[in-house]
Amino acid sequence: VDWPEATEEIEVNETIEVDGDFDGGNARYVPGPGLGDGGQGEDQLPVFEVAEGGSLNDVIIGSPGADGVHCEGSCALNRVWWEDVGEDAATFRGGDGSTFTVSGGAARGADDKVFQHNGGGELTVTDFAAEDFTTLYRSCGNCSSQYQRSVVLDGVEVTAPASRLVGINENYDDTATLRAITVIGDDGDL
Ligand code: DGU
Ligand code: CA
Ligand code: CA
Ligand code: CA
Repeated sequence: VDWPEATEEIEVNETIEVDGDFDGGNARYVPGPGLGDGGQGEDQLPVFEVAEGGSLNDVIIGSPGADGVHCEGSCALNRVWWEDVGEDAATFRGGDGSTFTVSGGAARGADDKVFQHNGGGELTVTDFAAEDFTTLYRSCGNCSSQYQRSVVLDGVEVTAPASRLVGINENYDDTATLRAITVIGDDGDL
């Protein structure tokens, strides 16, 4: 994977609200202390909050990552690069029937999870790469509103060591579809 060179550096101390299509022009958005320290605390704020129907394009999220990107409903994340995932990289909310896409981009440095699916609907991840993470996708197991969720990984390159690609709740009829997964390195644990 070829990570992009940042065109400029922007410190973010207040969540950027995206309504519609946001073109980041490959600027590096660096979470400041106002958002969180990028550890595993659940009280951190996202760098971007994308409203239902919005998209985030060509954005680099710098260290320490904070709570990454929140989608409040259906959204598209195109060529988003997480240089050092914080508590998690992206959280998908919204009701049944939501459609979320992650296309292009990559993530590294996730102590725990990369994609956190808390709402309903389906997340499709294509042409994506991840390294230095624990779990690529988790369907929330104890959210206050529980949903049936689906995930499709199609064309994903992961670099070991890592623990798992997907964690789903079979008791809620979640589904996971994995296609064209490439594992680089020692895959003994994946
Ligand atoms: O209800 O307990 O880790 O969004 C919420 C869940 C918990 C979430 C999740 C997240 O899984 O807080 O980061
Ligand atoms: Ca979490
Ligand atoms: Ca989180
Ligand atoms: Ca990290």
